[in-house]
Amino acid sequence: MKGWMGKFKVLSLLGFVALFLSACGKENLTALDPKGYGAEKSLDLIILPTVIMSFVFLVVMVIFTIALVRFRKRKGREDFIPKQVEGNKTLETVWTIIPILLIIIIAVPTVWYTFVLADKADAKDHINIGVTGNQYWWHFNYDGMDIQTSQDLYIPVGEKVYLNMLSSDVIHSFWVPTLSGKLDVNPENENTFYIEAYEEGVYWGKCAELCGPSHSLMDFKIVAVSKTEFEQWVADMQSVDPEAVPDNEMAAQGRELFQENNCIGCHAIGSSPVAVGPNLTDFGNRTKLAGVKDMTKENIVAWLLNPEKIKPGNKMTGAYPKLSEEDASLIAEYLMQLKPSEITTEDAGK
Ligand code: HEC
Ligand SMILES: [Cu+2]
Repeated sequence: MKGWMGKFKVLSLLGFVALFLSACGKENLTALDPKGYGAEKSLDLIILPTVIMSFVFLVVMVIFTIALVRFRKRKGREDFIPKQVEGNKTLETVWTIIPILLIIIIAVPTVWYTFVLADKADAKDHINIGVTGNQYWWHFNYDGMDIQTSQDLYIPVGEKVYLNMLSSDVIHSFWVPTLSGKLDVNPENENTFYIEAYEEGVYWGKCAELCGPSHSLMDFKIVAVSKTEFEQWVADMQSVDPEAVPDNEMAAQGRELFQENNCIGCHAIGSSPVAVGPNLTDFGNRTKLAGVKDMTKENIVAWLLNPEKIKPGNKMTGAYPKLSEEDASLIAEYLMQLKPSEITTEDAGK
C-alpha cells in the first residue's frame, strides 16, 4: 500500500510540474505554432516520428496485454506451457523488417529537409543579412543597404531572408522557434540559413547555446512587416543623420554626455560598422532594453548606473566612467528620442 502511495505522489508531482511548465513561454516563442517555412517543416518532422512511435507503442501494448491475459496462470492448468516460438524464421524476419521500414520512413524526409533548409543556391536573389552573435546581444548588418542595427531585426513578410552568421566571441545558437530551426553561430566558419515569415508579426528569438552567465537573457526579435512598410523602414534608417543634435534641451545635453563618456567608442548611431556594443540608431523604437527589460526611462537609468545587475557578465560593465543619476537621466532622454522610423513593432500586429 505504501509503495502504491509513493508512486501516486511521484506521478501527481510530475503531472503538476508538467501543468506548471506548460504555462511558461511567450506567444510567438514556440515551435508548435509555426509561422514560417523552416518551423513548419521542423514541426512536420516532429509529428511524423511521434505518430509512428505512438502507433508502435500501441501495437506492442495490445499484444502485451493479450499475452498477459491469455497465458496467465489459471486454476486447473498450472503446468500449461504455451507454444514456444523462439527461432521462428517468419516472426524474426517480420519484426526485423518492420522497424527498418519505419526508420526509413522517418529518415527520408528528415535528410531531405535537412538539405532543403541548408540550400543557399538562390541567396544572391534575396536580402542577405550579416548576423553577429555577441555575449549577450545580436548585431545585424544589412548587405548592400548601408544599415546596421541590433536586437530587433526587421524583415519583409513572405520573403526569404538569408542570414550569414558569425560570432564575435564564443559559440551561440540563433533560434526563432516560430520561424525556423536552430543554427549554431561560430567564431569561425560562417553558417547560413534563411528565414521566411508567412504572417506579419513579432517573433521572439533566443540564444540556444549556453554562452555565459547572461545566456538566458540573450533575447532578440524578428519584426516581420509588409513589403511597403519594410521599404519605408529601410529609407528611414538610411536617412539617419548620426550627427543630428536633438531640439530638446535635455536630450541635447545627453548627446554631449554620450560623446564624453566613452559610449560612442562602443555604440554606433548610424551605419558605422562599430559594433563593440549594440548599434543604437533605432534604440527609441525598440520595446526592450538590452533585449530583456521594458523600455522605460527608469530602466535605462538603472542600466546605465549598473548594467551588471541586469545582465551579469555583460561587456559594458566597468568600461565607462561612473555616471551620476542626473547624467544617466539626460543620456536616457537622448537615447529615447532615437526613433528614426514610424514603422515599429506595433506595425507587425503586436
Ligand atoms: C566597452 C564598450 C561599451 C561602452 C564604453 C559602453 N557600452 Fe553600452 N553596451 C555595451 C555592450 C556590450 C552592451 C550589450 C550588453 C548586453 O546586452 O549584454 C551595451 C548595452 C547598452 C545599452 C542597451 C542597448 C540595447 O540595445 O538595448 C545601452 C542603452 C547602452 N549600452 C548605453 C551606453 C551608454 C550611454 C554608454 C556610455 C555611458 C555605454 N553604453 C558605454 C558596450 C559598451
Ligand atoms: Cu549566446
